[in-house]
Amino acid sequence: MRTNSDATLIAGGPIVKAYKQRLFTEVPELEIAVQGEGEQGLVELLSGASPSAVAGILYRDGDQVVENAGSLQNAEIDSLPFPAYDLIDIDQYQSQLSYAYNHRRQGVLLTSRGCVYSCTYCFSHWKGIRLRSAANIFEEIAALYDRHGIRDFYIVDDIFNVDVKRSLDLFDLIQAAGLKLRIYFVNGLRADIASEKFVDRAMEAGAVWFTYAVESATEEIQRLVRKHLNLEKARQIIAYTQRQNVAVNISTMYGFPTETREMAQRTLDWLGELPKPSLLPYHFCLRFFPGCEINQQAIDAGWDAERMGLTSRFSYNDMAMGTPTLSKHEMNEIQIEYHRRFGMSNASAVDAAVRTLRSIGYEDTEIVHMYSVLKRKVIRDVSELTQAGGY
Ligand code: B12
Ligand code: SF4
Repeated sequence: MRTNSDATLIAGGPIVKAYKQRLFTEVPELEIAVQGEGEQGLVELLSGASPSAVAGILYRDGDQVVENAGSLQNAEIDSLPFPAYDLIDIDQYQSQLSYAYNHRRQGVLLTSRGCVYSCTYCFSHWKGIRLRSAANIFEEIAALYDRHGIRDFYIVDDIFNVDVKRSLDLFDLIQAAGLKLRIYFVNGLRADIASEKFVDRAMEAGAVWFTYAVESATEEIQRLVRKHLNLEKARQIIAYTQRQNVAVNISTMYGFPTETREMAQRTLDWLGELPKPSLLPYHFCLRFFPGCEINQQAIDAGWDAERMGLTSRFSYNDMAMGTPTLSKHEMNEIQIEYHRRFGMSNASAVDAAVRTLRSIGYEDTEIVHMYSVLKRKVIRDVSELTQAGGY
């Protein structure tokens, strides 16, 4: 980095709270790291404040890394200005950023900060939850729609539907204004609090893409990770959503501490009882990120801490390493069975996904691009997917 610039290097994001001092060891050029919300701290630093005067930040002072006392104030969430889209090249973002694999002119919305749950595998860098009002979200959507010609909106909240009334209010505002847009819930909705009314109203407002976070269909694992998802309610609403003309993704994982082959199998079999497979064929291996409670749960279950730490270097869909209760071979078997029954090796699952994508307006070029990414090989024509049906 230093060969290109002598600017002060400031870091931010969840990694700061997770790593603290370690971040400075891993990034020798780093001078300052802002913990928590960046808006206030960055403005103070850019306005010339000395690092020693900014609450809660870490900075290098000679050979030492100092962590200031206190913490930055959390922003009043509705009063934050919207991202300045006029300062960026939206076309460039369009070609690079692709939350639902379709490279449209896109509006990325974060309508809340934080979450009310505390799943042990998740890194919570915001305490509690703060919600933007429906009116404030609508204002941002309308501005992006009118000023920047954006029609595709991708919601990346931890749990958008946590406040049902707020969700319905937003759908009402969009519909009342007659905006013709597409909404993608690209991050997980909580399935057991989603209702048929939520799904119907979301679709009327333009929703075409739903993602439900299930993770495990085993009660023991739900308890262990403290997600406490009501699996029966989840099944009902996922099935209901799958009967609509929309994309439905189901996020599942395996490789939890204490999870056995039989428990992991139950998740696969539970998926098999739904009307359709997940549109995106994602069945991830659990990864252990610094600062998550599950690390301690794994150590308590007899895992090797160093080996566990290594998993955070891999992506969710990289190959499994094996756990004390689930061998590498068994993990690979699970992944293969998932793809055989629901994913890339299942011709009818791929066929159904292609049909759904077309019906929600995906061009064939977008579908081909999407599957080239998913299959990690160049697909030239949709017929390669539908005729050959998988690998
Ligand atoms: C969208 C998202 C993604 C997208 C990112 C797309 C993109 N290019 O933006 C995708 C799907 C690609 C992704 C991938 C991954 N993600 Co992700 N992702 C998120 C998610 C849901 C939202 C991020 C977001 O935009 N937040 C909105 C902004 C406003 O918040 P923010 O980024 O935290 O920024 C605030 C502060 O942190 C701070 N800040 C941030 N940057 C800076 C910089 C400076 C200089 C300063 C001063 C302050 C500052 O100020 C901001 C305003 O307050 C978060 C969960 C969440 N709710 O935040 C997880 C999250 C960030 N992801 C996470 C992880 C683990 C990953 C992966 C490693 C998963 C994997 N194994 O593949 C990869 C890593 C990709 C990479 N190369 O970095 C973890 C990080 C945990 C940790 N300990 O760091 C999170 C927190 C999820 C979780 N709860 O566990 N992710
Ligand atoms: S996994 Fe989802 S529900 Fe659980 S704590 Fe994280 S954001 Fe909240």
